[in-house]
Amino acid sequence: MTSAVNSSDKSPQVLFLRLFARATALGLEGHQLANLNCFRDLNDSKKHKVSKEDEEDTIAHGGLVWSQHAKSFFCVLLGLFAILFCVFFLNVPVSGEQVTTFWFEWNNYDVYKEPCLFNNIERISSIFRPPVSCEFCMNLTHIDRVSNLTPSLFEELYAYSGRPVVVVDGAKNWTAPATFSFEFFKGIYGDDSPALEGKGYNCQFFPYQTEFLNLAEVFQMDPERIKNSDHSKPWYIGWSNCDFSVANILRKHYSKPYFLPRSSESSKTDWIFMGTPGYGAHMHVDNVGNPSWQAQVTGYKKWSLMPPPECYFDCKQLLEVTVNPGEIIVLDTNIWFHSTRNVGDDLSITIGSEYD
Ligand SMILES: O=C(O)CCC(=O)C(=O)O
Repeated sequence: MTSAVNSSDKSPQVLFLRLFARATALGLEGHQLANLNCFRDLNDSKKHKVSKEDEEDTIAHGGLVWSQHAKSFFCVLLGLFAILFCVFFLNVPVSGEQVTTFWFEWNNYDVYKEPCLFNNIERISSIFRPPVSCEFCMNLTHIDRVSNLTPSLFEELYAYSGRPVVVVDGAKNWTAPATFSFEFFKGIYGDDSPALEGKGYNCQFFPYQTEFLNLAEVFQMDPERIKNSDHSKPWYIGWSNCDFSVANILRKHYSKPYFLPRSSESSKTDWIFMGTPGYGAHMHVDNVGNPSWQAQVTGYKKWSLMPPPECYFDCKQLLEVTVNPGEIIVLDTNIWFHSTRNVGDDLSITIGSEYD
C-alpha cells in the first residue's frame, strides 16, 4: 500500500493514506482515528476544497448567476400571480373608493349611513371646480322677477340656462305660509327622528354662525331667542329633511312649483332654512349637480350672486335680489357663487329642492 503512494505528492488523499497506514501500524481503531486532530484538519481542508471548487465551477458556467436571476424572476412571477388572484378571485379592492368600501364592510358599517370623517372644505373644493363657459352670465344685468310663468317659457329661458329668476307668484295656493313656523317644525319631528341628530342617510345640518350641533339642539333653544326680538342673539340654520314621515307632512302644505316642466323631477329631499334677520349663508358655490328652487315661505331674504372667477371680466360682478314671502327663486347654485342674509323683521323660513 505504501509502495503505491508517491512520496512527493502532498494532496489530502495521499496524506490521509500515509497517516492511515501509520495509525493502523500503531494499532489505532477507526473511531480513535476520527478523533485525531490531524485527521479532522485533513477532512476539513478536503471539504473546503470541494465547496470552493464547486462554487468556482458554478460561476464559471454562469450557474450561480443564473440561479439568482431565476429565483428573483420566480418570486416576481409568484407575486404577480398572487395579486391577480386576489383582485379577480377574492375581489380585493384596488381603488381608493373600493378600499374605503371594503374597510367599512369589513367593520360591518354601512358606508352610506356613516357621517363623514372630515367635512368637505368648501374653499378648497371650489378651487378645484372645473371652469365653466361664461355664456350663462354674459349680458345679464339684473335678476328677472316674473309671474304667470308657463313651464315651456321657464324651460326655454331659465330652467337649464343658468339664468336666475324670481317667480313672484311661485307659491300661490300653498298652505305653507299659514302653517310653517318654528313650533310647527319642532312638533312634526318625533323624538327618534334621524333628522334630529343628523346621523341618517341624506341628513345634513348647517349651523352657519351658530353654536348648534344639530337640529335637536335648535329645537331646544330658549323660547326668547326664537324671534330674537331684542336682537341679542340672531341665529340661522339649514337642514335637509331625511325623515320620510315629516316629508309627507310637509308636502301637504306645498307642491311642485307650477312652472317646472312636467318632465322635470324635484329631488325627494327638501331643504329647509330658518332663522332671524341679520344672519345668512356665507358666499359659496355648491357641488350638487342640479339647479334648485327655493320658496320664501315667511320673512325676507336677500341673495347676492357672483359669477365664478373665470367670468369676472365677461359678466357683471354682483347681482342682488330680495325674495319676499310667497316668491320662489330659481338658481343654479353649482355655477353661481351665492350668499344670503335675512332682512326685515320676521323669522325667515324657506323650503326648496333640486330639480332636473
Ligand atoms: O338659503 C340660504 O340661506 C342658503 C342656501 C344655499 O346656500 C344653497 O341652497 O346652496
